[in-house]
Amino acid sequence: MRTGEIKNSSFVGKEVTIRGWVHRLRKQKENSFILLRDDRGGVIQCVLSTDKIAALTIESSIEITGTVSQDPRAPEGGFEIKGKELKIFNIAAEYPIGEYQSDELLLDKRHLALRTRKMIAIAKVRASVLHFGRQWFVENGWMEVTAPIIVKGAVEGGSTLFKLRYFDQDAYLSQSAQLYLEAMIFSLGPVWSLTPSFRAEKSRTVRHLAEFSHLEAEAPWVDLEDILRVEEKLVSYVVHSTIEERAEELEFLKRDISDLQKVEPPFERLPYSRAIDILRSRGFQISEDDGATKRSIEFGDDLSIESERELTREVEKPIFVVGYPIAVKPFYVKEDPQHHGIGLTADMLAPRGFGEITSGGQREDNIDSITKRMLKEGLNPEAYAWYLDLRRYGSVPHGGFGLGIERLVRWITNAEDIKDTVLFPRTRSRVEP
Ligand code: AMO
Repeated sequence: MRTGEIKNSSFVGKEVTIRGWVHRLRKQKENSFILLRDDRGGVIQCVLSTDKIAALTIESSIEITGTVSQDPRAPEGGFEIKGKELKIFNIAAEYPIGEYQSDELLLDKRHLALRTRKMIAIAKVRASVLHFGRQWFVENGWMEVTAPIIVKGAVEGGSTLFKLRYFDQDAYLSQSAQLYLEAMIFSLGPVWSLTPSFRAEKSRTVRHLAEFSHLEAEAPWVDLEDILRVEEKLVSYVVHSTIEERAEELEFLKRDISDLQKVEPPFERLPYSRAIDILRSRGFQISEDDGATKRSIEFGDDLSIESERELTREVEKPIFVVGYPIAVKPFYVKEDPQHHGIGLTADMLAPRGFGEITSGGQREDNIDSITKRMLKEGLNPEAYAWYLDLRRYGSVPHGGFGLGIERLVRWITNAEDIKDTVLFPRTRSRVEP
């Protein structure tokens, strides 16, 4: 049995058998208290005579048979098991994780830290986010596809590519499935994928990973506004379903969900130019390349983590920043025919400083324009020959977006660092465990 079933007044007085691990142990003279953790991460207090448990250590694996009783003093819900029999599977060696540990040690021992209540709670929230993300697409008639992870070309700029030797040639780990999804829409219609994306991010921030779970979508015959409507519906659905399914976990994480409850379409569309005006009016400064001098932000600057934080400091719902200058966006972003130099593109920023969680928009569908943009960015169009074919054979207006699962989980769980939203984080300095 599991703790979730047992913690129920209908079991009081009944005999149960439960397996798990010693999460906490308080040895006393006659009776001792074990907080047993089951294989779903739930816990229940078990009381056993001290002579029976003498050999037990933290994380020993055991099976206890005993009678369920209700006692308001029992932690975690007021139920406990008065144990009669104990079966020991393994006596754990001295456990390296205690109650107060540095973040670094918890990362070094992540294979064990997955057993902490915080990690269990975040992992469950993450599972719900993945589940409801998939569910939204399935229920709305989008088809699931899988793009290759080993690729030949860059999508999001060469500086974050992981290079690998692929038999006798060079190849890269995919930064985004986008270009492949674009190829699929001509025969499969609206498609989506959930695959790992890789970025050789040099910077150490609380929102960048070298490997992240990327939920991406692409559809034919859509414009920017169509894409934004998909994004806001998807994110609202995932947020609402997750806070309902994971109320207990979010409470454990001390996440006040009152702002999440308000997340529903439409999200504000804040033009990039207006975002710059707001930042300037607040005297917002950005660092120059030398890092030492600062200047006011200007039209044409990309929005840094700090500027995104400033823009979303006081909002409760995500916002879209729309219409970035194409100069700060990749070659595939379509230029707005009404506004020279402005892209039909938008980033969704999560409230309270969490910043960008999606990026997307309309793609450049004209072969001459996209080739020019590639050349301007120093890319060799020959390296994108197959991709350019998509503009050669029946090109259509189309668009899509990418959502970083860890960024979304970070916002929903209020996690300080993105490394806590993934079970085995990959960063510049960490590729183990
Ligand atoms: P972009 O590079 O903005 O756009 O990525 C899309 C989304 O992926 C997430 N993300 C990351 N999450 C964790 N660690 C990282 N290093 C990281 N980099 C990105 C973010 C981001 O919003 N192909 C385009 C999207 C499109 O236009 O369809 C792309 O990949 O949440």
